[in-house]
Amino acid sequence: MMKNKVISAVVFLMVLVLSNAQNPIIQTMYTADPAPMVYNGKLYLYTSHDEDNSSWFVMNNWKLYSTTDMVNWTDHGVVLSYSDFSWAKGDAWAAQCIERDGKFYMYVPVTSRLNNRPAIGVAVADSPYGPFYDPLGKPLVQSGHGDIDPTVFIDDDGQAYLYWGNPNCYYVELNEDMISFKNDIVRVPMTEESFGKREGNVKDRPTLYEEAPWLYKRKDMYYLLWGGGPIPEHLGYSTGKSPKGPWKNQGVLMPTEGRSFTNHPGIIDYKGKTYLFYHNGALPGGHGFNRSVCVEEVKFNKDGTIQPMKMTEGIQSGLETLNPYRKNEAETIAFSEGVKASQNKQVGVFVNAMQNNAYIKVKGVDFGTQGASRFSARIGTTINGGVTMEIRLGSKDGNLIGKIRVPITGGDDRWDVVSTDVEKVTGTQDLYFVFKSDKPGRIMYFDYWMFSK
Ligand code: FUB
Repeated sequence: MMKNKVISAVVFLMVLVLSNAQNPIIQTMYTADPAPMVYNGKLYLYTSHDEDNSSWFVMNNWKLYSTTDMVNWTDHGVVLSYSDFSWAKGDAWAAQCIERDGKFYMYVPVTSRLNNRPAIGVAVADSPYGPFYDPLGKPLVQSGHGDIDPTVFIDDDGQAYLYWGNPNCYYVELNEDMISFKNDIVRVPMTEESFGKREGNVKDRPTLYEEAPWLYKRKDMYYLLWGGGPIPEHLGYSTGKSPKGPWKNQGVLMPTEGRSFTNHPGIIDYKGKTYLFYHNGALPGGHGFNRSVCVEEVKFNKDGTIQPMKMTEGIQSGLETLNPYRKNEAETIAFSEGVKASQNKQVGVFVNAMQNNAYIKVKGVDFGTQGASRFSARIGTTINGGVTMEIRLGSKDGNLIGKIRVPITGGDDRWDVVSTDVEKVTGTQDLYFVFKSDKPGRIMYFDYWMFSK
């Protein structure tokens, strides 16, 4: 009897924990190496992309997501691929994008055809969404010494810095054009004082620094975050009084955990708070080559050091509410299960429900006091009969306010807009779309939705 009670309590707690999950923030494909950027009030998140079922770093392109509330993330699809660099042969690893004077510069590591080794390229666009192009037609950096994981930072005096490297850390000062650099490449002194001491096999790697540098400034302090070894990696950081160092090791920022043998930091200020992005292997099927991006809020001590962090369920309260009376993309998601993202020429990015009971959660939807009574969505299926999309509140089993029978359009290049009356809904609610079918396989595709009063 007692044992049953304990089991019920554990199951209840597990359900509770699962229903609060916001991390990983992208569930519709495997993403890694998060690189946040704030521009015009919006947070953009560039990520690398692990192909499904990988047993190595099989990575072909970079993806873009955005948010204004830190809980609902919109998928903008692939913004750049290694094949956009004529001299690259593969390996679209960790990148970072930055804005300068209305142009967007994306620094990427790829494997160069020129010598079959990693090199850093730069791509430029007029918008954060691209299209990006390669202005150089050749690598920006190809030193032959672990040229991966570029991080870019523009200081208050306008000087831009590019750091990178595994197992050593290097930097250059970029010119104002952002596609060339001044002077020689500088190798950061890899000292115990700067990066801590590694125990055990220290050949080539005497310190804890492994890879994935990220340069950040707060008040007068510069921070160099990094992926720390030995594998499986933790996150560490060092501080300095200048963007060139010297750096002082500040210890472990986030210990090793989370089913991925790498980790990769990106830190940024947004709407008065500071956020740390990283990756782990927490999604179903996840591991070191099928990773997922997460985010946590950062707290600082009075002396500027960062309070040590752990991987959690993620951010629970949005910074603002979401307006259901405008067109919302189906790929704006707080959390989902059984859903995959795709993109095509007809509608851009859309989502696919891959199984019965797959669902999408959209957090903090503000229906106002007058409330909504009608719902429309662009959807379709190839399944003959019986596919429905339920609209629920509070949880995937919560109050059912409406249901749509999904029309057979015959392919995701053909879509219908379907409307239905819904039970009147007011106030701020977590909205769930639950996809139902008794047939296996991809059950439907979903492009956008909107409520009306
Ligand atoms: O994503 C490929 C590699 O794994 C990155 O370059 C490293 O930082 C690690 O995250």
